[in-house]
Amino acid sequence: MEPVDRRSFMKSMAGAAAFAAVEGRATSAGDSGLVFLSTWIQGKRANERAAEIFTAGGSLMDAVEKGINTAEDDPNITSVGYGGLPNAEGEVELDAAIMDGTRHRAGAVCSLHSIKNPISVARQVLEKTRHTTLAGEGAFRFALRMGFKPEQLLTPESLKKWLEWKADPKRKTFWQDPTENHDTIGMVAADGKGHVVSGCSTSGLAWKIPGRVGDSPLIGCGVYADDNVGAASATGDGDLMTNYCTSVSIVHFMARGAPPQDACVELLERMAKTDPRNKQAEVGIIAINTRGEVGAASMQKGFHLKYALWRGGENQFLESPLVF
Ligand code: SD4
Repeated sequence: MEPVDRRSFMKSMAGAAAFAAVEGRATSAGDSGLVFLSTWIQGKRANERAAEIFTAGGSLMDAVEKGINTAEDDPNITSVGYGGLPNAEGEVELDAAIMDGTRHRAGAVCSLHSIKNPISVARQVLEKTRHTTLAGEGAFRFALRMGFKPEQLLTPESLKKWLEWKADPKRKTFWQDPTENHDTIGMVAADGKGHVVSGCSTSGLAWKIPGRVGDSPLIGCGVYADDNVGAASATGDGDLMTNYCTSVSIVHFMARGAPPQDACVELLERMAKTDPRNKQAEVGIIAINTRGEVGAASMQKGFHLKYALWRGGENQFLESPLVF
């Protein structure tokens, strides 16, 4: 397959629709330049909440954190926070990270159990400690110290799904082929004044091997933000994406002058060039620069990222262009 350039995107309906919505838009009249861009359908509510928080006087970090909390709190979203599908042993292990482009600092938690808002714990790691990442029991004890309340994160539905998986003699495991369950929330935001933030929160892949850490809480993989350039986040196969440091790679392409859309495509093309099997990979990425221009892309139609774009009070739900 030929590499996808901007012109071939415009030929595809999905590409044309997405480009019409996102390309090259800087601040317009009546538009403060505030932009929120979030993955999947849960991104819509997350964007709304983020915009409310910011408009009420919160910081961009507050907005991204509280926006992402809406997905973590929702028991019906089976890939984030409360209600997220558990690991192979039936325990919900959550990963999250948030990065502040001004301070060039992040906070992250990995394999956190019993606390439904890992993005808020990650924020506390950033604000209250000299560390960047806390994992497992240490992250849990830190959360308790910060006043977070432990709770059962399995819902009756997620427990039922795990029991069904366990009972299936033909079940897939991560010792062999990956199983399914995606839809992490990633959010990137720009305030219109040159400040950007990136956040990501997930329960990771369903039925993962206990202790497995995906891309989402790894700085430069699931999140990256730099006020000199922009921010990025990712959703999909974190075992693959971690090896490409997706978010920092996109920000570096933008630093060299690429618009966010081109930077997203460049990364996916590079992944496919390195290993053609990656053309089938489940990878979706979003990016924003400090001018509020945005980009999004998916590798292939079997994992077609849809995302929510909030700008000027309008919250659109769009399809990302496919690269293969
Ligand atoms: C992970 N990247 O843990 C996450 C899962 C995800 O859409 O984003 N799914 O690998």
